[in-house]
Amino acid sequence: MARLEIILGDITRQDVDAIVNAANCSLLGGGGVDGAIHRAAGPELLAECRRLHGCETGKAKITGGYRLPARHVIHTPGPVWHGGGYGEEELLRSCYRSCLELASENGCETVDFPSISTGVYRFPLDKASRIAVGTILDYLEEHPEIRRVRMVCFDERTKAWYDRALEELT
Ligand code: AR6
Repeated sequence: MARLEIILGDITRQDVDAIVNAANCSLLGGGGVDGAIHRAAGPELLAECRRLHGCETGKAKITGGYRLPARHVIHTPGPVWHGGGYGEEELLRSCYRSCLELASENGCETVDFPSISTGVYRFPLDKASRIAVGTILDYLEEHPEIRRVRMVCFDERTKAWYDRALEELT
């Protein structure tokens, strides 16, 4: 069984050990998937996030899942795309790696990711999908404690890019 899967869906409805939030550095909520996660988790999530005092781009912090089916939320601010000359690719790689490291440290065996940075932050999907899939596959190879990772894509176009990246890299 492959340990990385690409699915179409709403990440707020997934019953897994941890879902990842494509957050911003304040960790105090926003639009897109971040807004959806905070709405579904309830105000207790924002209260815990306030105590974290933000997060740097490319790093990650973990909280409870509160009213979500997921046990934890791993929050990571992705890079804003400024054309590719500002370390965007390395920062995005670091987001996926940092989230998986936190999952391992916290005993999370099943982890679902949204497509980090490819919405409001405008990271091109062709590049983002290859970075995400490549980084996750590399991590899984070294870390048997993570049983399954899924990319939860919100639309068909996004899913098609991740499917293609997985095909290319396996
Ligand atoms: N489930 C899965 N994916 C979703 C969902 C959902 N419920 N809702 C949206 N997406 P974005 P970013 C997809 O803009 O580019 C926020 O305001 C969406 O279709 O949410 O990293 C934060 O606070 C897209 O494919 O995140 C930051 O300020 C992907 O999630 C900023 O946006 C990411 O889109 C972060 O921007």
